[in-house]
Amino acid sequence: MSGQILTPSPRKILVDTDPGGDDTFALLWLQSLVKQGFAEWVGVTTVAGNVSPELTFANACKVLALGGFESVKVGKSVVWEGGKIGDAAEVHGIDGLCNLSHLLPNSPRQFAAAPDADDMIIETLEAAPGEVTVIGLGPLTNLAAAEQKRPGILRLAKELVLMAGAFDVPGNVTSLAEFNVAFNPEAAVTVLESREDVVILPLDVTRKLILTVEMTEAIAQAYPTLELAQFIHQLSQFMSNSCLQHRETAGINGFLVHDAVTLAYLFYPETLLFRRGLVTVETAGNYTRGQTILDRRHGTKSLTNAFVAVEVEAINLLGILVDDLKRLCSQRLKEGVRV
Ligand SMILES: [Ca+2]
Repeated sequence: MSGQILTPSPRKILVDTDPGGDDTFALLWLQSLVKQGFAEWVGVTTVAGNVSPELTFANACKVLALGGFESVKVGKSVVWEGGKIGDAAEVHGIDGLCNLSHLLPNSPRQFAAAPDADDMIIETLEAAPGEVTVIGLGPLTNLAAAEQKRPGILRLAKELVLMAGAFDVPGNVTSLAEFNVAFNPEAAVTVLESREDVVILPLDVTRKLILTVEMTEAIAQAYPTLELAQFIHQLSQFMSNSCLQHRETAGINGFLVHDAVTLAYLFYPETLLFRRGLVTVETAGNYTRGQTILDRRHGTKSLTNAFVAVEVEAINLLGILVDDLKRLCSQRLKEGVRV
């Protein structure tokens, strides 16, 4: 048996994100995994989506600073003005961070001086072909722009893992479309055509991931002096109110940690089941634009492009997430951070 499999090196990760309340839980989960030695964070590219390019950039910088990750490179969203749907500030707060961003440390990083996301994705993947896992937590604008600027670049990723789409459950923008795909369906087409093994975590599984206020309250109570722990709970309270207002959690006082499921796929894959298939995206329909379609007919398939998650062990996944967030808090206390 190969010793390489038993003693793997940390997984290199590039995150493309539009924080965003649930994005933030994904970013904090990754911070915990990096501090535990399981992941190496090679960069963050921010993308317009939940809020504007400026705000997603600022939010990512603040969340990185909160965990002591000031050295992680951050790119800014490519400019794209083809959008037909609005942002999601009514869910995530006007600032995209549940109106809590003023509580977080300011980052010295400047939006104007930041690298463009598409260039950063190209440079990162070319520098380490086959080594970097790309996680997409927002609209696919940046990833598609990189692929169009440098065709074949996304094939250089070790894996491409997306929170995207809705198949056998309702959408969350229209009755059929999920936000990340609906925001820029043409970009989703480009990304889905880039590889034969895109990993898709759709609403079908994320609608089962209700992180409750009680769960995050336990974190806040365990670390009463730690700003990070209080922030986690405050974020959860705001997002839970949003989810209740939008009737997304069956009346349960909790919220859907959509984006965090990508980390579960990478580091706790036993919590998920997948179906292989050909996923396409509707770009033309008046009522169906942004719908994701998985061909489940039993004709012989000459082409497949994705693995689509169909089931999740929600209780186990949420328990692991809470435990890893507690480990992040413990580590921050050991590092002497109390603010
Ligand atoms: Ca997101």
